[in-house]
Order: sequence, then structure tokens, then C-alpha cells
Amino acid sequence: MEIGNWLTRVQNERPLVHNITNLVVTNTAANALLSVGGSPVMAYAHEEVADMARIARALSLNMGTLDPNVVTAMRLAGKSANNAGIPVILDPVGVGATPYRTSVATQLASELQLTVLRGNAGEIGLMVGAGGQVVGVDSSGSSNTLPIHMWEYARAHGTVVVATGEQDLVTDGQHMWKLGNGHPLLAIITGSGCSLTAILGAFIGVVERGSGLHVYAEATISAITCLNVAGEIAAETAHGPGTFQAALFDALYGLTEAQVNSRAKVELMEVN
Ligand code: ATP
Ligand code: TZP
Ligand code: MG
Ligand code: MG
Repeated sequence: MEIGNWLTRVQNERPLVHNITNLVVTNTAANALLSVGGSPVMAYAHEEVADMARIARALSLNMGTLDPNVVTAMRLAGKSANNAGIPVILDPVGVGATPYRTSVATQLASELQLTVLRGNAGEIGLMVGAGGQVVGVDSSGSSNTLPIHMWEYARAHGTVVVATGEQDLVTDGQHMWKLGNGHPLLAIITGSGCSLTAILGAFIGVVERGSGLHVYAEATISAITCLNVAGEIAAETAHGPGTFQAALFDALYGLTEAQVNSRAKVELMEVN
């Protein structure tokens, strides 16, 4: 699969991505988006979120540090994006850790038409009914029925479903892909998953309106592979998490379509 061309499109089009994200990663996610070629905006006021979502190319919702104000902002922005045909991504950070997170994630996923649902394996396991373990915001395990449950959820909801970790699973309900790029240091810095959720907005945002879900799946695979290849490149010079984070921005900034195509590890997988 030649997936690197999605990176070139992002670099050429500089899509605006409206992020409602968490207090921990706001700066990191904005820098990651800028480095890859997107244009981030964070906006939370109930008075403006519907307008911002309408003018963005994608809306990225991240539940990392929830409060009732943020939840209302997500609902208003999400409904506005749905009405305007703007794709919506949800990262159900920490779902399962507390009843509040679980009920917000369940409500958002049922009220909004999501283009992509992205979380770590534990979070996605819980969202799709496969079961999963979450400690705080970290995955601590998922069931081996995760792929089939992801597949069924994608089919039933018309949503691309992504579970990340050492290997990443992506499905559009027709195909299931296993992605093998990345580096363990990505799990040692906070915000790599949240940065991915933000970056996904840029890649999904350049998909032509009216495209089938498989096209969104391809753009999703490209976004994940770009971040993970950048992680591999960053790890070559990093001495630990601090230098890795700076090197990750540099690698995202210097990444080329050819590099992504030559390093991509994308495999079609049987689901049963
Ligand atoms: P958590 O909250 O558990 O840290 P997360 O939401 O941050 O999860 P991750 O599953 O850590 O998300 O994934 C973030 C990115 O890091 C993804 O692109 C994923 O492929 C990559 N990644 C995570 N862990 C590893 C690993 N052990 N080896 C290679 N890549 C990894
Ligand atoms: N606490 C609430 S949100 C957050 C923490 C530590 C960041 C989670 O980031 P990621 O990318 O999911 O590891
Ligand atoms: Mg992480
Ligand atoms: Mg996360």
C-alpha cells in the first residue's frame, strides 16, 4: 500500500484541525500537528465551538481531562461538525478507569457520527465490547477477541476503529490491517497517543468529501505510520524520553512520502 502520498497532501494543504483535547498534551499535540504539516486550533468556549468546528477540515475530540464544560463543548462541536459533514475523531482516553469516563465515552459515541474511534488496546476493547483493562490512561491488556469486536463495531457504526500499542490494528469493517512501525519510547512519553489523535485530524481532513470509509481507513493508516516511522527515526539519536520528544518533532517535520513508503509495515489480516 502506497500510503505516503497522504503526507504530501497534508504538507500541501495545511488542513485546519479543531482540537478539544486535554490539559496534559495541549502543547505537545499542537506541535506534533504543526510538525507534520497541519494547522492546529484549540477552542473550547461554548459560544464558539460550533463555528470553529464548521470551518475546520476535521474535529478531534480527546477525553483526557474531562469536566462537564468540556463535555458540553465536545457535544456542541461534534453536532456542528456532523451537520456540516466535517469528519470527527474520538479518543476515549481512560474509558473504563471511572464510571464518569465510561458514561461520557458511551454517550459521545452514540450521539455523534464518528469517522474514527482511536485509543489504546484497553480503551478500544472496552468501547467495542471485547473487554479490556485500563489503569488511569494506560492500557494494561485486551482480549484476543479484540479484532472481531472492532470489525463488528466498525461495520455497525460506519466508523474506522483503531487500537494502538506495540502493534496497531485498524479496521473499516471490510478489512483489518496490522501495523508494525513504532518504537517503545513512544509509550514512555506522555501524549504520543493524543498527538496521534490530533495528527489523524489532518490526514482525515484532506480526504475528499463523500469518499467511502475505506479511503478514511487508508488516510488513518498513513497517519499512524507517519508518527511511528518518525518515532523510529527519532529513537536513532535520542538518549531518553526528553531528547526523544524533541527528535520526534524534528523527524515529523523532515518526514517525506518516500521515507514513509519505504519503511511502512502494513499487513492485511484475517479476522475470525
Ligand atoms: P497509553 O495511554 O497506554 O500510553 P496511548 O493513547 O498513548 O496509550 P499508545 O497505544 O501508546 O497510545 O500509542 C501511541 C503511539 O505509539 C501509536 O502510534 C503506537 O503505534 C505507538 N506505540 C505505543 N507503544 C509502542 C511500542 N511498544 N512499540 C512501538 N510503538 C508503540
Ligand atoms: N492524564 C490525563 S490525559 C493524560 C494523562 C497523563 C495524557 C494521556 O496521553 P496519552 O497520549 O494517551 O498517553
Ligand atoms: Mg502513551
Ligand atoms: Mg491515550
